[in-house]
Amino acid sequence: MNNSPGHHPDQEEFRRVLPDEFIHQLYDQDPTETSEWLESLDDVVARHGPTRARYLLAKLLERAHQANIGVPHSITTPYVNTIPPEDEPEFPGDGDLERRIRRFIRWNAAVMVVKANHQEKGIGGHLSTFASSATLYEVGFNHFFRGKDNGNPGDHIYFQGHAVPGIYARAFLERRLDEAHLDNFRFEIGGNGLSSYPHPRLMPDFWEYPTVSMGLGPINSIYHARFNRYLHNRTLDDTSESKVWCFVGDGEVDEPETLGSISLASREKLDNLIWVINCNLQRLDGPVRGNGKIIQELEAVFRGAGWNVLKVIWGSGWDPLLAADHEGALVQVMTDTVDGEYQRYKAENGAYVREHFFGKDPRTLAMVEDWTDDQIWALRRGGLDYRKVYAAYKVATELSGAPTVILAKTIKGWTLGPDVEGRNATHQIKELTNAQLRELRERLYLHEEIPEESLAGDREPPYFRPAEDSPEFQYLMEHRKVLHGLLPSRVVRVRSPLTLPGPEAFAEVYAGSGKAEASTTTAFTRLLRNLCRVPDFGPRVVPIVPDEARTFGMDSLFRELKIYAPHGQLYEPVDAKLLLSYVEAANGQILEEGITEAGSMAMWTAAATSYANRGVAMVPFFIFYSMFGFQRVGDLAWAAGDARARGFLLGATAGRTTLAGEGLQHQDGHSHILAATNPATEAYDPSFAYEMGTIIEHGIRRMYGDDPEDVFFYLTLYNENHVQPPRPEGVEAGIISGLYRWTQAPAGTLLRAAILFSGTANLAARAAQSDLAEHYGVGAELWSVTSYQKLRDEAAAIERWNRLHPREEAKVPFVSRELRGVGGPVVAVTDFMKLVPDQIGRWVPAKFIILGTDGFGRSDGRARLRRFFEIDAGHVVLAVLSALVREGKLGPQAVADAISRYGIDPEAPNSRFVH
Ligand SMILES: Cc1ncc(C[n+]2csc(CCOP(=O)(O)OP(=O)(O)O)c2C)c(N)n1
Ligand SMILES: [Mg+2]
Repeated sequence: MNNSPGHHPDQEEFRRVLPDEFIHQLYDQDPTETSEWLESLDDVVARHGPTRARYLLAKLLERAHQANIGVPHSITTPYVNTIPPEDEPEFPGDGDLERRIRRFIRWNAAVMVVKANHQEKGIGGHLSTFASSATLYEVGFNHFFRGKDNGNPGDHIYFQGHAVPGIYARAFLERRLDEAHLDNFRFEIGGNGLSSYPHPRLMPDFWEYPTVSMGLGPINSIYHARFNRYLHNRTLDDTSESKVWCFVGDGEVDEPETLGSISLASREKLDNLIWVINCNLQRLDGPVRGNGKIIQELEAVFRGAGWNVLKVIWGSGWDPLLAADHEGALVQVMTDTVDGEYQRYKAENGAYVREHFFGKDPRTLAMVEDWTDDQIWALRRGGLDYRKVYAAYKVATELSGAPTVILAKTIKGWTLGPDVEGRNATHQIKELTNAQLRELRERLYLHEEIPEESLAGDREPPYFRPAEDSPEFQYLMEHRKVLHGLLPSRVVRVRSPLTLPGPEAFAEVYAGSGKAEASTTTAFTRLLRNLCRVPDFGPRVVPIVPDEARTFGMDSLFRELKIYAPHGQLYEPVDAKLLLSYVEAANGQILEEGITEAGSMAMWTAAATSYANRGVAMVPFFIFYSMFGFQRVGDLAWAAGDARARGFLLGATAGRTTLAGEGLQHQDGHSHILAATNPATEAYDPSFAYEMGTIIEHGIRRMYGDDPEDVFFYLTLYNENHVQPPRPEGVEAGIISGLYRWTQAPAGTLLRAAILFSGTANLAARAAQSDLAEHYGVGAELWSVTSYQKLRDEAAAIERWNRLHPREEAKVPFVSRELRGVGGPVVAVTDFMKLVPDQIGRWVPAKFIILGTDGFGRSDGRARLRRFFEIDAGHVVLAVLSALVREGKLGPQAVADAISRYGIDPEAPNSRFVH
């Protein structure tokens, strides 16, 4: 292998499997006929060369496809537009008016970014992304994107995050925003600001889908399209009139989330999904594929995955050149040229393009010999040519049976002048001098609209919008009216009301498990089943699981609820005779997403935002291995918070020691820390089935009741069986606020303490309570902490209020009030990290000791794990005694006694530092 710098890998001899090697296994029925065909091909190659041979083969393949003889399609095509000019539909708009509208929008988009940076240097904003994609958006706005007026459900459009200046600039023309708004781009604190990117959390009447974290818009859009089908197939909503459009950057495709789920879209025939990939050949630092061609690479990937691929590479100016390309020389040059060169051409000039592009072959050079350099320079890229873009969108909206991707070639920073266009630094450029703006004005022919003197010296550049009686304004508004209203627009309007479940659904979990033992996970599954059975409400429940339904005991729901499979079940399942058979149905309710937490989270987000996106509130429950939740898909959860999602996330098999055998990569002791970082999350770690039920009942009311809030709930569930007690009287408020006294101290004890438990740590706490009373005369109260996050949030809010109101009487946080009367040390024990209880540390009005599971997990039995992490009953007893010793209430002998009673090794390694 030659590793020397500059050595091109194509010069290597690679050993690869060729797809046509299979042919040697097939029987040749007529070898003579076969040789005749092969000889004809050899003859064509010898006499007319490879171009002609390729042409003939492509023709043969076309005929073979027409005859339906079942040959595979090739996954790449030459570097030309997919739709030939003669098949382009007629452009129905007024090209001149649309061009003028685009120019106004381009101008305002640039000015708003520039002005923001004048106001405060470094505030940012992007000029070049929208400059490259203005045509892609504007053709959509004028002719395709459907709004939501008059009860229409509308399309769902995922805008590329950093193209927003152009979207605001259009809203300004539409008079939805005014100059003050544009001046407040990226200045949000004082109100009336425009958010940097599409953030429904910050602009809830405008933005619908957060996209700017690369890759999340694409994956969310796929699952959104799938979820629309789910709603439709379950007859909950007619989604047949809504397309999901997603605008993607060509650099963004390198995110695993972008391409990771594309085969799902074709497998499920999601022809309600259209992606537009803006192939401006650049990302932030440099070219996307300098040494190759991103469009060709993506064509192969998407076609291989079963998508329709529409390449929009060349503008109309190229059509006559291609028509005259009788020998295929131009197509060859187009195909051989790499993106790094294409980028360079647009940073140079017409003479350069003549020499370095057309000059690659004397035949192509001859094609433009009568052309001026300016004419060559004026040759457009397809994604900048509204006719070509219109044709692609029109075809895309009419195709059926598969999703469609449009690969549109553009120029990053187009029209922004030679210092910006196609430059590697273009993405980061956010300022233009007035001289550069004067150039832009020239380029956009805005001589009348932007007076020369308005750009004199260092004057602030003006915005421009045409008057309400101007043809441009009329045209723009008329087209939006035909398409049912202005976009983007987030309206929360109920199209199908949701009836909340009554108390009956919860009766079972509140009653406890009697003498039988059960885990909170199985209790949850029963509750889920009960909720699904509630008339009216039940069908709105969306159970989502990647692939562990059996682990969580949910296989009991397969037959009753059925697994969603858009094409039904085409086979008899192997376990058809069993009660827990794997039953799939086109109207199935359970979403078995397969092993993709990202996909499941995207599906959950679609369901959790359906109340707004469709006006049909759905109640999703996404159940996952708690380790592979926030840690794995934290950024999608963050985007869901931004999207104002409402629903339930359930981290099952939680705890560092409860999931005994699985070891380091499975045992979750920290998802509650991660969950607490998401401002939309209400995180709970219940110990008992009735607590879990209370939280879910409260959550449903809070998210779907009369005064709904845009939060979502995270609950951890465990797989450890113990008797589930019935719900005691009057504990609801404490469960929701985060803590309540579970039992008083045992009678007849002298010394006092309190033990706080959560999750399965209740078992150690309860054992410790009786040992402390029996052997040491210590009466420990037991407190159940369902949410340290809630306690902390409340306490921090009180602390802040006290800080800001020094003259008022200080308020006391809930947790401090509740624990005030304990009269001894407080020990918290959890199957999560010590950091979880630490959240309330400074508000506990007593000596506070925390036992938690810091460090990496490992596989072993529960008892040994709990000893290793020092959260078993012996360690709880020891912690209480030791604190009492330090307080001088007990002699040190008590601790020594406990050490020997429980066989504790004081020199055992600290779990946090065992590597
Ligand atoms: C997950 C993530 N990583 C990094 C970024 C920072 N970032 C913003 S835009 C950008 C480049 C985008 O390039 P491309 O997708 O080609 O979009 P273009 O602007 O060229 O249309 C990067 C890296 C981000 N927004 N999200
Ligand atoms: Mg790009």
